[in-house]
Amino acid sequence: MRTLRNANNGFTLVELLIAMVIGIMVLAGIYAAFNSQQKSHVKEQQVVDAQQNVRGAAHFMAGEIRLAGMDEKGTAGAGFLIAGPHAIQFTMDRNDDEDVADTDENIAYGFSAAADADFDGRADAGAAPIARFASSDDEIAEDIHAVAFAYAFDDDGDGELDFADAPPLNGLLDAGEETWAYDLDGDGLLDTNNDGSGPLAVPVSLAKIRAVRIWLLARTRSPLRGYAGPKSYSVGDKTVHVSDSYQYRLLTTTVKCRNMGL
Ligand SMILES: [Ca+2]
Ligand SMILES: [Ca+2]
Ligand SMILES: [Ca+2]
Ligand SMILES: [Ca+2]
Repeated sequence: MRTLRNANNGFTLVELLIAMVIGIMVLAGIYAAFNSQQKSHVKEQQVVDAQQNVRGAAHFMAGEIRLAGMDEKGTAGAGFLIAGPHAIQFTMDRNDDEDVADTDENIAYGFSAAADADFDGRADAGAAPIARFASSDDEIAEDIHAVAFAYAFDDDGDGELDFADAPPLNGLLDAGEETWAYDLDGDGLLDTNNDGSGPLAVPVSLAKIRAVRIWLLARTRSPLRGYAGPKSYSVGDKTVHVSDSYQYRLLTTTVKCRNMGL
């Protein structure tokens, strides 16, 4: 076999070229592996961030909603002011001075009017912060796509959440399934079933609310390659369809209002 080495044992030009090409291929391979690992790390980090973002917000909201109606002396008239499908407002007498006019005694959660101008509970620009409106207005979570609330109540005063007020077709009570509803027209009476079955048989005062359910649908900060395709999420009584490259995380949590009499 013909040797590639020349007389003085140096490298031929061909050998050098081959070595360079191999070197470049190895480097390109290392770079590609690093780059793909880096990209998947960024993707994973974004999904983790979205998850933590929505968990933190839900935890914070739940903590405060649990205190809705706090009114030790029973003279401040604390309770729910708004029990809408996409917004909630309530008061509490934190400092027991018989009013609900002090710092952070009147609290609302939801999108700002600018973020959800059509009030359908979905951020008009695809994502927006969820805000806490109180003595100061703060954003408690970013990149929220949709928000919903529903409310369970004890209208008959038996100390238990009320069950479905319209028996199903088989005549059996829907045992174990409490009614979730919201106040659609903002008149201070719950009026609409959250299960899509339409109006409540009898509107219920917001003072009878005993529990609140929260839905938060968050998405990643930016679109992620490889996550395309249509997906659906149940957010309150709506099905939210998305078809883009964002990754979404839905969080649902139920809060018992410990100051509302159950
Ligand atoms: Ca007060
Ligand atoms: Ca909207
Ligand atoms: Ca009841
Ligand atoms: Ca109403």
